[in-house]
Amino acid sequence: MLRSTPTGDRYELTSPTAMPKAGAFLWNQKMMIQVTCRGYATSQFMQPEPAKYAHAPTIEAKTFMQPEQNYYAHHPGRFVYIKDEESGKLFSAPYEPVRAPLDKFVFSVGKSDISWTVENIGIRVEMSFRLPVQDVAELWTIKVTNLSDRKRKISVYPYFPIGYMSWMNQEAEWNHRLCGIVASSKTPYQKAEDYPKMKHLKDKTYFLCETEPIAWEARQEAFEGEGRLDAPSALEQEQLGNSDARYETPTAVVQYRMELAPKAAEEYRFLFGPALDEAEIDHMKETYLNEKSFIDVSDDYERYIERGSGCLKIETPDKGLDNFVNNWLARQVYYHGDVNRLTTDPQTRNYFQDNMGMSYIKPEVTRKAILHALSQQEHTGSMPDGILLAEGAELKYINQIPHTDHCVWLPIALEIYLAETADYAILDEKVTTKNGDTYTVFERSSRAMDWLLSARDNRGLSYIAQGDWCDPMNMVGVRGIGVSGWLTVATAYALKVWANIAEQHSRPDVAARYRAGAKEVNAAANKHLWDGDWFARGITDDGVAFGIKKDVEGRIWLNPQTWSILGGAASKEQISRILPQIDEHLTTPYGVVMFAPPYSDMREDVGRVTQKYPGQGENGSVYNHAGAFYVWSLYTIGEADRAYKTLRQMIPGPSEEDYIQRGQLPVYIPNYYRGAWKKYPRTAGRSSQLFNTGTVSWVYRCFVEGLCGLKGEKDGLSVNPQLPSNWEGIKVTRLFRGASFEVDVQRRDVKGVEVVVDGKKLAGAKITGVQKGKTYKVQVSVPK
Ligand code: CEZ
Repeated sequence: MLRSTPTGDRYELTSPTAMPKAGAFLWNQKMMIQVTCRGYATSQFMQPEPAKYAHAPTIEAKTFMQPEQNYYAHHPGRFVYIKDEESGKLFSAPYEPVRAPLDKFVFSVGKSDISWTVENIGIRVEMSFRLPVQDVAELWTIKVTNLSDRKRKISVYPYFPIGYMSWMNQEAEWNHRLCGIVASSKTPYQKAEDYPKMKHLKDKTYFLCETEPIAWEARQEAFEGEGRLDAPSALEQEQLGNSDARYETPTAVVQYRMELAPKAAEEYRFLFGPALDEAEIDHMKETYLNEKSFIDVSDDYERYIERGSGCLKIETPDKGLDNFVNNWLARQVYYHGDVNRLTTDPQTRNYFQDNMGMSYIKPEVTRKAILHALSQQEHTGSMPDGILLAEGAELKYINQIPHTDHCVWLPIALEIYLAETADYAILDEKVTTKNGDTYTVFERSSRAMDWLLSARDNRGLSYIAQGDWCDPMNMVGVRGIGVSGWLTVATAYALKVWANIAEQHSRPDVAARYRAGAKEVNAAANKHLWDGDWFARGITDDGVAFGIKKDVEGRIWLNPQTWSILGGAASKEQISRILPQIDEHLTTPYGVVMFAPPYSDMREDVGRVTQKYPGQGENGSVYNHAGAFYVWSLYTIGEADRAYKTLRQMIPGPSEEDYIQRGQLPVYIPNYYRGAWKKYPRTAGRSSQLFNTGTVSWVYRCFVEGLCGLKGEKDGLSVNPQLPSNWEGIKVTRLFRGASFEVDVQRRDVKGVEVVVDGKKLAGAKITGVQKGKTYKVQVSVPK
């Protein structure tokens, strides 16, 4: 059902029904497209706000990307109908809309292209598409082959529904000059002041054919007629009706009729995308719609994706893990750092974390992002809820709700960036904000830490306002009194991280100040939040602690435990109490849940997180972002087995049963898998299919700095691999500051980690004096 190439750089799914929502995605800096194995597609492009060029058949709400998207017959997609002109038999590729049982089905996912091979009634259809690096467009190839020993008469109908474009104005027609269907619309708006923006929107959708078809249809209704999408009326006729759509729902379907000799094939190319006007469509056609450009685009795009391949290759006893880490993980990190989730106002915490992952891939992007974020720091030292990326962008959705944790992510992003680059000069860069103040990065970070220290109550606990990392925890502190247990211990961690950086930067005074701050915060956490075996999640406006033993739901939360380990609130003794509790209450076959048990009903003093469906999203799912923090905390205390187990559970597979239950290909980590393992075992483990998640930067860090233990320091690369106890060794290639390290880790009879570089044993476990361009051979012994 699912197989990979030997190197794991492609995954192939051979059933359209086993994992119906399983899909893959491609992107460039202007667009993203997610397709399912069955042919449904969701594409978005930035202008600069996200927009669509293929729509649902009815008006759609504008929102951020949602988990567990549903698909339905008229969902946008990319399809081809094949009609046998002799028998009248019909099927479609990839699978929808006809859903005919197929003789062969392969959904093949590569890092820079996605394709299908489908066979039925002796005809093979190969569909594939790619994206250009710079423009918004899909380049499709459809090849049809006669597999039988006799001549075949068939019609081939690529069908690219365009959907309901606008209630103000929409139409579509065949454009002879362009050789394609062009649909036009006006994005609806009502305010006169919006007009200057609206008039520049790409309101046309084109579907261009390299080869002229014999007929076409631009009106959805005329295509479907009284049939359904699995048997459209138009396909009963010898030829499509060549109609247009006049304030009617546009579609794009064309017809090629052919006689194929035995084993003969025909190949077609198409271009699908949005445009402002005909001149732009002309330009796109000129640039892309020919065989050579398709090849060039492929090569360019492959190189573009290659530039995001990251700094780590591993060879471990776990093949599935190797495949994922070597091919897919860095790609997902790159996607986040490259497009910021296709929004013009990423949440500040997302912006910091998505960009911190880029430290391992393209650190110059991280540098710019840190400076950009700080240019929007508030006068108080606080960070805004979202970072505006485009001229005229506004804070939307969740960014209109006050959250108190954004400053936490600054020193963490800096720490990772500095570890990779040792670019301490960034700390002395001056940044001026809109409100006119100018401070260095160093000063700004201290101001952010001061803000965190100030935003606490008289017990020393951090206010939560209407949310912290947990967005929907919006009613703990609506009245401005409630506090966050997680943010309190996370504040200590941020202060500690910042103190370490300050010390490295020869500012022991500053380091001492924030270490003292962290100590004080941790003392407050211990006094008010320690519940005997774990830390509470918070205390409400009414003074009620929650996430504690006597709660029936939301009893134990992962984040406060994780961050108390990271920030030092939890002593060794406390950690030895916490970990078994996490094992017992939060561990499931699909990973560690964010808290348990999930809430079954609204808790008005906690907020809408309790209203989410039990086991879904933040209401107790295996929320991988929280899981990734946990894994990182485990590596900081040498808990290699628990860490590996949790990491492994974030990746679907390797058993068939696990793939089916999660319903996802192992080509990305989703933001969650369903929890409520005890309450709803049938749905537990199901993937959200949402690849936007802060998880991946942390997971990459966990592999690089935790499992492989190859962590950047100011003066070199420290070595401390943390293998699960049943592994004898691993091989690693790590790129670091322009050098390449070929590392062979083996268990041997040693007391501590021993490192031999190019035949010479080091005094400590750190490689200093790293030379750009050099390849180092490193033998590492770790204790048995
Ligand atoms: O959003 C994520 C946020 O992008 O939720 C995380 C948070 O830390 C991330 O910054 C945990 O709350 O209910 C909501 O409003 C949430 O905003 C969620 O929608 C959640 C989505 O899964 C993101 O796609």
